[in-house]
Amino acid sequence: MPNTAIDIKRQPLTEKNTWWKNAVGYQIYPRSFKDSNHDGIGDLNGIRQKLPYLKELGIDFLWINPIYASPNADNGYDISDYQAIHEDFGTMDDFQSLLQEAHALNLKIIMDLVVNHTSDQHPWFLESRKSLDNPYRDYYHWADATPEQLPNDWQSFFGGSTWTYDEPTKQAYFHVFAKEQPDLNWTNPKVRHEIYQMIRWWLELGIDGFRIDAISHIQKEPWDFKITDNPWAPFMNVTGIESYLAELKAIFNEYNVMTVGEASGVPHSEASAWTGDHGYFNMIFELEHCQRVGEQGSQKGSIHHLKHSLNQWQTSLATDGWNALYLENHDTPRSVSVYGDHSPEAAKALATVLLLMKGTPFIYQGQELGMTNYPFNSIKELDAADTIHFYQTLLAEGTPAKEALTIAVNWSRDHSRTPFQWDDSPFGGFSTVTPWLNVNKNYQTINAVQKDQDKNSIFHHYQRLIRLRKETDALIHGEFTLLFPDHPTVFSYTRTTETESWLILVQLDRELTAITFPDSWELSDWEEVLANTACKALQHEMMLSDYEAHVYRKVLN
Ligand code: TEU
Ligand code: CA
Repeated sequence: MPNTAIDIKRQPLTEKNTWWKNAVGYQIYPRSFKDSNHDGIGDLNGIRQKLPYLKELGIDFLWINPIYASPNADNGYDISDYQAIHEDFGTMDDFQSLLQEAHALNLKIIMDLVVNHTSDQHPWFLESRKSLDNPYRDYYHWADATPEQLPNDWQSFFGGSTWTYDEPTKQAYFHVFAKEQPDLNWTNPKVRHEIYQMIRWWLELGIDGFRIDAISHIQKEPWDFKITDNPWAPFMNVTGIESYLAELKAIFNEYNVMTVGEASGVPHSEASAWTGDHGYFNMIFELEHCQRVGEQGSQKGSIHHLKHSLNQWQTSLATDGWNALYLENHDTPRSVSVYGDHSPEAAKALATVLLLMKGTPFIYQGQELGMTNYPFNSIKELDAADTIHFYQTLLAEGTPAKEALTIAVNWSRDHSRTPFQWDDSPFGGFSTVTPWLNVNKNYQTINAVQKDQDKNSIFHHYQRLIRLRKETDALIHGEFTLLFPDHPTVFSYTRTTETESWLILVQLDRELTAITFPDSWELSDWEEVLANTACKALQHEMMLSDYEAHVYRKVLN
């Protein structure tokens, strides 16, 4: 149970106390943010050093990717001790200092909660695999198998079967990710009890919430379930998950913390059941808008898909629920490369689209500098296990090596995991020694010091958008309406309350294109507030090009 000190510190849960609605978040991938002790790996003290930088940007909270003890089969998403800090990152004292210093600066911290699976080195799993009657056996999913005959033919997200045969007990265990990440058995009340204790332990430390990893996978279909079209259907938002999510919600509510669930496979039609006043989480990370569509082997994302998918989520959550907005995270390539042409204008245009939609924006580290994809030339430059596996699969299928590399790396997670580019010194100021993953070669021009030499830098554009958003009720609560829905590259929308309306107008392409506002629009009422280029008055027939982005405001009677 929460102790009194914490109860007093926290405000009661009321409709008003939804601080996260006007907040802007920043995601930190700690291995790649800042190395303070010269071992080539980012760490907690590195984050502490850079708090003033984050404060300057104007953000309100940090989400930190897993920093717990882990053998790093999946860079920290394979946890061997939930209540210990990985030595690469520092100590529990370092964490406490970080939390304190962040709070002193009025920055909140949310942690990654990874409870779909543990590491295969977690003491529960080490016990579980010992014998059929071990008390921890049912902490995981086991089924009869032989090395040749696995319980079913389901495939894991990281490639290969979801089952790994284990010789000591001659059964197989289940994992939706890598074989080093066995799935916890949520049907077992003891497992849930242990997880809930651990969650309370972190909340008692005073953290401000959780990003909940892969939570839509915790419930599985029976092992004889037949896959028809969707290969992930047996463990994607499966009926029965509701009761576990409700139990989690009850704990989060007790502490009144912010929650964002990673909800892969949850369609927008279910958006309001998953978020909002009656939903399980304050908001979710949906994965629909950043799905690859189009040609395999292309590094480009479809603007049309992006726009329509985001619009569907904005519309589905218009009156009930809340969006989490993002264009990048540690699993995606860089947005300026995928939806732009690596240029500063494109980075600013994308920022404008993202930050003024309805929801809580999350900026991924380096996005505010326009950090780009990495030009991978060899598979040896990669760390991400899923990319390496994909590459090997393509080779095995007979794809020539060069083509296999192109296809595999185009959407690799490693693009966003390269070290943060702080300055133009060797290794981009991230570390004084060779980092765990190469620094992008463009660090001499794209880096955090550069921003101060240019008042129109991408960083300053982010800063202005964040400030504007925070001081404008209509940009937080105003109704969202997409304009020019059929235009392939213009991303435009309005945000409207009873007293004012905002118009966001962005060309997500370099080409010259024409748009036409309806005659009924009184365009002279709109005043331009912000742009990434020269201001331009609204006109009924308007030409746009070169990733230009404009923000207008109109006062309503
Ligand atoms: O990613 C989860 C994730 O990407 C899946 O939920 C998704 O459904 C699947 O890949 C389908 O495309 C999270 C983390 O963000 C990632 O870094 C981890 O590797 C993964 O969970 C395992 O913990
Ligand atoms: Ca370090």
